[in-house]
Amino acid sequence: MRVKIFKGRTIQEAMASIKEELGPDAMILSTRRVPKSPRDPYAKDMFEIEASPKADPKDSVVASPKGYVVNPKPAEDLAPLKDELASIKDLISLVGLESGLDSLMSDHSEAAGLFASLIRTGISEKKAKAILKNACAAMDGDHNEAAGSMAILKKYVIQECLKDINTVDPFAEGTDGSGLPHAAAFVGPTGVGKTTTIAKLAAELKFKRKKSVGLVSIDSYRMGAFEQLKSYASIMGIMCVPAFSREDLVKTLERMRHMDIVLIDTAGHSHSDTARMEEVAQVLDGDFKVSVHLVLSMTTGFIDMKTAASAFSALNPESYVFTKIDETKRCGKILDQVGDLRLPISLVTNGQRVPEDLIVPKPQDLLGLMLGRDQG
Ligand SMILES: Nc1nc2c(ncn2[C@@H]2O[C@H](COP(=O)(O)OP(=O)(O)OP(=O)(O)O)[C@@H](O)[C@H]2O)c(=O)[nH]1
Ligand SMILES: [Mg+2]
Repeated sequence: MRVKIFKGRTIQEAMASIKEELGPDAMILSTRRVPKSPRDPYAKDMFEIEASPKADPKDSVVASPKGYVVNPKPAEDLAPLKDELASIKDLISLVGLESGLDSLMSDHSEAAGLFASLIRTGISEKKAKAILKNACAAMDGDHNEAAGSMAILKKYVIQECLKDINTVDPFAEGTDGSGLPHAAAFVGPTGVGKTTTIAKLAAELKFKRKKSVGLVSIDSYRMGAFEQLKSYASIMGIMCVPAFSREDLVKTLERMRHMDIVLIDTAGHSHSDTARMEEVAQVLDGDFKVSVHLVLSMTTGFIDMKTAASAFSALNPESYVFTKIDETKRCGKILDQVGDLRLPISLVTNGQRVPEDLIVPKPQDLLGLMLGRDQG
């Protein structure tokens, strides 16, 4: 096997030379940070990567005496190779990224692989860098821990991510003593899954937690919006009424005052439609207390999600509901979002089935969802 050593001031630089000379399928055999030259104490660190051209597939199989081609290695022997391949994928994905990780990696070369893994979960480069920087600092400050391995740094990365993730179950508490039901409105952009989530939640509250639940729709915009909620309510034997003004809503909540919980469905609208935002705010702004929950879909791009959340923050939401996590493998953007507008997460939905596809999450579950996928 022809092995060659490539050097660069950064991993990206060395990888770029490998790609150019040996092609994109080159095999990476080892990587290491080369210590500063003893003769020049001011010299910058270098990275050294050993690589060889793509192996010929014929090399990995042998012919049996009968002429059958057999794989000489049992499957379990391939495990270390798989790990190696994963780290190569990580290194390759760093090439071309304006990662600016150089200074971090000069002290922590093990951060490169984790950076790439974070990026692949959908976390933004900026957030991934901040997480790694803090994780490295925490690891360096912890004198009980022998720093230097990817596994140890991973532990600190997880701790760092968990700092941003808070969960809340808004319906865990009993009534607040006011004698009124807990009224909760779900707001958010169009089509994110507000009505479907309310139907799932109503079932969870009524059948699992044995609460009395009422449903109200204040969506007077979309044709059939009320009928959609009503049909779920009929199946579950739950009271469901429309209320298209503040006065209506006050009267409706009065009618439902014997209930434990009232869930309010609102009309989805664009975050830039400030008039509609005002309307929702006015209907919800009465002499009664309504908790507001912001529903965002994982199919929305990171920037649009951030813009929508910032616009809907005018309605003072108390929690996030993240929907359609089944439609993406890149749930890492939740970390960006919760780091930006800091609210706890109350619910996550993972499919269209009512009532099954609803999760009342714990921080560990969420971290699993965000980081556990697409790691290979
Ligand atoms: N894959 C997937 N689809 C979902 C999920 N939640 C809702 N949906 C689908 O998303 C579509 C829109 O859902 P709705 O509940 O009507 O959305 P909405 O936010 O109430 O929509 P508007 O009232 O028009 O703003 C429907 O086809 C739902 O079945 C989910 O968790 N995963
Ligand atoms: Mg709806």
